[in-house]
Amino acid sequence: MTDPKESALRVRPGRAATEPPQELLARVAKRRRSLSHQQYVDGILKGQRTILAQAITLIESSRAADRELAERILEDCLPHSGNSIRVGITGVPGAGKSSLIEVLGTSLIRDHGQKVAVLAIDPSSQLSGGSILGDKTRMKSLATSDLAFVRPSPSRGSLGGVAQHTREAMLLCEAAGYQNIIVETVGVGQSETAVYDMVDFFLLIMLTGAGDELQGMKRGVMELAEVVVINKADGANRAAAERARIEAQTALHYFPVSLSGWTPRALTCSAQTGMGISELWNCVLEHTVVTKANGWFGQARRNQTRKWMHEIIQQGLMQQFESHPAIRKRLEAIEQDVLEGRTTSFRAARTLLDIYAGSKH
Ligand SMILES: Nc1nc2c(ncn2[C@@H]2O[C@H](COP(=O)(O)OP(=O)(O)OP(=O)(O)O)[C@@H](O)[C@H]2O)c(=O)[nH]1
Ligand SMILES: [Mg+2]
Repeated sequence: MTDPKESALRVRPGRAATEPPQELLARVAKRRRSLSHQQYVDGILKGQRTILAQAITLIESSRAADRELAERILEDCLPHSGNSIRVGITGVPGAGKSSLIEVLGTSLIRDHGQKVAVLAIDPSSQLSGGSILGDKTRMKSLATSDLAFVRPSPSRGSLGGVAQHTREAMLLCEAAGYQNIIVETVGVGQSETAVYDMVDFFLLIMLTGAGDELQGMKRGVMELAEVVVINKADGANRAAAERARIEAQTALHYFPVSLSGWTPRALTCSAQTGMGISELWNCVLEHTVVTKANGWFGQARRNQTRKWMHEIIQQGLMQQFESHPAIRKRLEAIEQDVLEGRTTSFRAARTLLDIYAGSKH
């Protein structure tokens, strides 16, 4: 069933091809702003996907007016958020993250009648201009299901900014009644830790023979995982996948016992045949039961919110610092002094901080 408002807002291909992007963006922004703060909140709480998508676009906007409106929407949605299971999925490019989410999400919708939101954090999309096509073609049935909401990574901004937008998007999805939030990130940089810090359950997907370094074993990513799953355990790869599972299970034993009361596990699965996917979801549910019973679930979420606050402060301070006229005037020359050895980085940093603090009085 297509939302009539959704199709009204969809950009027609013929038009998009000839229209300059700025004008197109301005036109979309104008339409978007025609909704009041209350209309956004009501639409989200009623679970209207078009409104939810538009509110997330506001969150991602760099315009001050959009930002202010987005914050008011978030505040009103906050009391309705939190009622979900947040799962983070990482793994090397091509590990099968999107395919697994497609199978898992479809089963949650079909067998349990639940709603599923999929958000992506893709640091590489800053270079490639977004992964919309890839995500939507690999999650075909989710992309067309009424009970699913698939949102690719914003293609602009630093990892910190993208992570903040994703956290906020997650809260709006929860307010819109999505009981399952899945955050996909490609495991090639810092984005795994950003995702780990926003979810209840962190899943690392591995492949046989793809190299430990690349798969995050040596970068400590494995240590964060509640479950490590060896995907593509199908056809001729089944035996090798089982061997890799045993190896991963052994490696997991060497990590310190988690305070969550949960013992990490290694599983095999196949997004192609569906093997192991329901066992995987049972693990997620079991983890939720265990950590809710011992208080870890709520405690971890509270700690996350405190950490988010500090991150936002840091980003905000950095922005204020870098855009401050007195700093902009002196920064380049002082950087040059450091580069040419005329001063130390400590003294230079102190000088700039003093300039900033002095100009604030
Ligand atoms: N044989 C087999 N192929 C799979 C399985 N899961 C995924 N694939 C294939 O692996 C390729 C990559 O799958 P994706 O789901 O796009 O992987 P991804 O981890 O989301 O990739 P990126 O988003 O690009 O990082 C596709 O060609 C899939 O069809 C599986 O369980 N078995
Ligand atoms: Mg993917």
